[in-house]
Amino acid sequence: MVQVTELGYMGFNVTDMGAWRDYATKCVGLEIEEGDRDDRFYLRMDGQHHRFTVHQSDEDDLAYAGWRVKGFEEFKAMQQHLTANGVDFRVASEEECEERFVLGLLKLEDPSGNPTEIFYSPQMDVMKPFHPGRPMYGKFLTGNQGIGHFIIRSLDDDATYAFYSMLGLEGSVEYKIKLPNGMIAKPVFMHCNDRQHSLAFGLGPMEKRINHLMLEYTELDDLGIAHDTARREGIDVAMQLGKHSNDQAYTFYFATPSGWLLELGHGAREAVREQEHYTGDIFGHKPEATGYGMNVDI
Ligand code: MBD
Ligand code: FE
Repeated sequence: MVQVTELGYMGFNVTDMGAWRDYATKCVGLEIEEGDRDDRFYLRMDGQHHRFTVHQSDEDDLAYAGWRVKGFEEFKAMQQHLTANGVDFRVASEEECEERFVLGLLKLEDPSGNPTEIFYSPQMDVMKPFHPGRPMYGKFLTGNQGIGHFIIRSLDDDATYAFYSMLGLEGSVEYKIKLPNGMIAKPVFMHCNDRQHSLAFGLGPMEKRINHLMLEYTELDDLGIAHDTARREGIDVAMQLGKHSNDQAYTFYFATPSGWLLELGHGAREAVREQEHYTGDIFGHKPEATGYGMNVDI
């Protein structure tokens, strides 16, 4: 069965590219790759040409998420698979592939209208080793685990599950959390490689297409430095430092210049062999700044 292998790249529409440059480098440690177009710049986190494209826009939201397949064979097989499942997609032009620095590209939408891309063979800039935007003890954890994970807006959780499951992600319900309004949230977590989850949804209505993106450091101290920087800069922290039950990552959530959240973490484990669920986290993760759709006392 053909399946996606990782969350490979993302595009963000932003209103303030200057604020994003500072935030991405000084707080997070990502590397800027300028490129040659005024309407965008790129962010690197490893040897790939870029992992993020930051587009000048009049909105602050996710522009698209790119899922990788293994290679040319799988790229062809995925097209047959989508057709067999009655999913509309478009094979991108050579020019569009170049715009993403990949060899093959499909463009489609998930059931909630979130722009979704499937690609193979990203450009690896092997002659340009990753150089963090601020001093770092280690690196970003990518490898076969892709960028990290993100929470996407889902208007119909069954349809969202069916779509991403069709792309080859495997899902499970891992929390039963009581929401402030008394309802029980049962978010769905989906994975396609060693990363415990690459995608999650089902935490209630969302204003934007993305609630948060999680990136992982290989060294704990880089997480601590990011936290110090966020606090020193007075950036809203929506969820304090804590440890999740499912991936057991030590993380905190703070605002991006676009008003959605970045979750930075360290020390996640792989998915358990048999599914289990939790009613809360191991410690911490107390809600702090409100208005980011993360006011759950997990
Ligand atoms: C996560 O990464 C997360 O964002 C939530 C809400 C719960 C468990 C793991
Ligand atoms: Fe998360």
